[in-house]
Amino acid sequence: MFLLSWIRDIFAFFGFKRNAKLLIIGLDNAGKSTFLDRVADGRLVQNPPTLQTRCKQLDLGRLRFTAYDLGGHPHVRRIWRDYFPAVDGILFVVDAADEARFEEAKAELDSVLTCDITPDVPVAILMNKIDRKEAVSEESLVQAFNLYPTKTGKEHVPREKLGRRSVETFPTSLVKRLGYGEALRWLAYYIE
Ligand SMILES: Nc1nc2c(ncn2[C@@H]2O[C@H](COP(=O)(O)OP(=O)(O)OP(=O)(O)O)[C@@H](O)[C@H]2O)c(=O)[nH]1
Ligand SMILES: [Mg+2]
Repeated sequence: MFLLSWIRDIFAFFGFKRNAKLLIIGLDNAGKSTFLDRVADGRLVQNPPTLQTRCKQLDLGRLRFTAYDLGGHPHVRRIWRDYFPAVDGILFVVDAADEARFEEAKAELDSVLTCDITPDVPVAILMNKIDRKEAVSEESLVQAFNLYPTKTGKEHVPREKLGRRSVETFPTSLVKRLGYGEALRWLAYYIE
């Protein structure tokens, strides 16, 4: 373990980055494409509903993420699983202001968290659109999604200590540039 981290440090010193694959999923209208553009290009862009996978590179410390925005409409959700075998991290985006769709979002999130193709892949759950007045609190969302037994904490705890998949919620606003940096740093820690 120590040797591996030492080799990575040497590579990082010479400017080499480790490549990692990041999957951005969640219901339609949650903010996945907005996230990708915001983080990759720093811009707030209005996108049409995503029907074809979009992909951009995001550099974060020693990692170079290839991030896939897969679209969240029911007929495109079926392809999410095709990406699971090769993925290093998952960002699941929830519209925290759309309580009427929490049940639907929970069902999709549960099927990701219980999927045996990706038992160790870290999952960051973005509670997006917290700038909207209808947005629920982090506590209410965690309760509605029954995430208390699953969440592993925002701290960076070594994988060996956790002994299970790392999962955590992060309140975000892509409009107000809030929260997503912390979520990405947390993911990077578990992927590096
Ligand atoms: N208020 C607010 N609106 C947001 C935020 N993030 C995204 N939106 C808006 O939510 C709408 C949907 O965003 P998209 O990023 O296109 O959603 P998506 O998840 O990619 O949806 P599909 O491609 O249909 O699966 C857009 O009008 C965005 O401007 C946010 O943090 N706050
Ligand atoms: Mg989209």
